[in-house]
Amino acid sequence: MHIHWFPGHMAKAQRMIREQLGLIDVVIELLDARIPASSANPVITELIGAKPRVIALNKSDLAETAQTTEWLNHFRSMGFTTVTLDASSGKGTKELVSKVEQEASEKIAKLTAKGIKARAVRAMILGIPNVGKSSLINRLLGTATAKTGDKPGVTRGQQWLKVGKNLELLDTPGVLWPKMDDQEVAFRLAVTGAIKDDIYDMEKVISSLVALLKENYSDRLCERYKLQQEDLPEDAAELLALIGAKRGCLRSGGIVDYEKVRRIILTDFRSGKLGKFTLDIPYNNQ
Ligand SMILES: Nc1nc2c(ncn2[C@@H]2O[C@H](COP(=O)(O)OP(=O)(O)OP(=O)(O)O)[C@@H](O)[C@H]2O)c(=O)[nH]1
Ligand SMILES: [Mg+2]
Repeated sequence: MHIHWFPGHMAKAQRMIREQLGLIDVVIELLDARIPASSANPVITELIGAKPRVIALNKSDLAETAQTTEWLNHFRSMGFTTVTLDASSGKGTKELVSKVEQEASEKIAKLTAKGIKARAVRAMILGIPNVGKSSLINRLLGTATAKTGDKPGVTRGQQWLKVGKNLELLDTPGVLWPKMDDQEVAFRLAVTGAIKDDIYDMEKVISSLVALLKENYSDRLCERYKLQQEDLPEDAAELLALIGAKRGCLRSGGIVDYEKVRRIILTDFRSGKLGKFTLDIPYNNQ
């Protein structure tokens, strides 16, 4: 399995981010709470450098709560300002805004000390494709101004938006990185929806997902697809066939429509219908 996705629009977006950083007081880095390590873009981390930053663990409604707390503690122990977020319901947005204002206060105070009139805080929202950057902006605005969608690569240009009097936000297109060496990371990005579905080998990715589910979450598989533990086949393809039969994914002649079954499993996984998942294990802080 080799997954790699860094099209021209991402290279362009990366250049744009580099150019705009000078204008920015605080970076809001959105990580996917299900994969807080795999969703951290190493190139972006390097670009941000020492710029004040708030890390937001978004899609926390889809991640295992205890693991999210561990990740929160992990980032905090490293000295990062970190919040838990659910941009679809808006949970955590108030805390985020207050942390952003706090992070920027030193710079704004310096400007006013120099006699420069106090201005709104400028924040840039960065993160991998589909992590919820535009959704967060809409939450903060209270309107559906920024275009969102349940697929990666929705935002293509930059967009400044004003939230109240004191905050200006720059929405950016999601970017991945040019060299994706770790294919376990690539797998996690693909199953959580950060990589366009026609880029990777769906058959292989879903095979790995089904194996992972069977190994660690067989109870959830059984509950969702009305299966018995003792009937679960060893083989991933057989398991797919079984789920397909239960779900009525059959073509004429009773042949299993594997493509349809794969889609169902992927959609159930991504939407939380198979439960909450944290695929990255928090590092040991000791
Ligand atoms: N469950 C859940 N879904 C979310 C959350 N935040 C965003 N989404 C969904 O994730 C999808 C992607 O959201 P967008 O806001 O378009 O993501 P983006 O980061 O702007 O994506 P690009 O512009 O493609 O880089 C949408 O279907 C949102 O409804 C969240 O906290 N929880
Ligand atoms: Mg967007």
